[in-house]
Amino acid sequence: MLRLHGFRFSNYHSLVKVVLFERGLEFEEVITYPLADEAYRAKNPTGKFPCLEIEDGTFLGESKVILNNSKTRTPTCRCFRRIRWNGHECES
Ligand SMILES: N[C@@H](CCC(=O)N[C@@H](CS)C(=O)NCC(=O)O)C(=O)O
Repeated sequence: MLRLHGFRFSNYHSLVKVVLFERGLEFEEVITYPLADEAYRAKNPTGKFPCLEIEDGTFLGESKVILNNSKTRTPTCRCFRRIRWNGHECES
């Protein structure tokens, strides 16, 4: 199962969590606070949160990378799609 490492009052963590929920992905939340310990840094050298631990044990850092990964896991999900709004292209 996917495991989301981070803490709840982080905006980055909350954003990723909402998207995982909206995409219907099952995950376990592993509440972890800065400063990152040695074990965490061995998996994610930036020491930042959030981080998504995927099935093979790899840690994906950076919220944008996690969001992209969630997108490839749910290619038919229509919850976040490109729209034009006020002349700008954005993702809803
Ligand atoms: N560019 C990163 C930023 C993440 C970030 O700055 N996270 C903060 C918490 S909101 C953090 O981990 N701070 C701990 C530190 O810098 O040691 C992302 O988009 O995920």
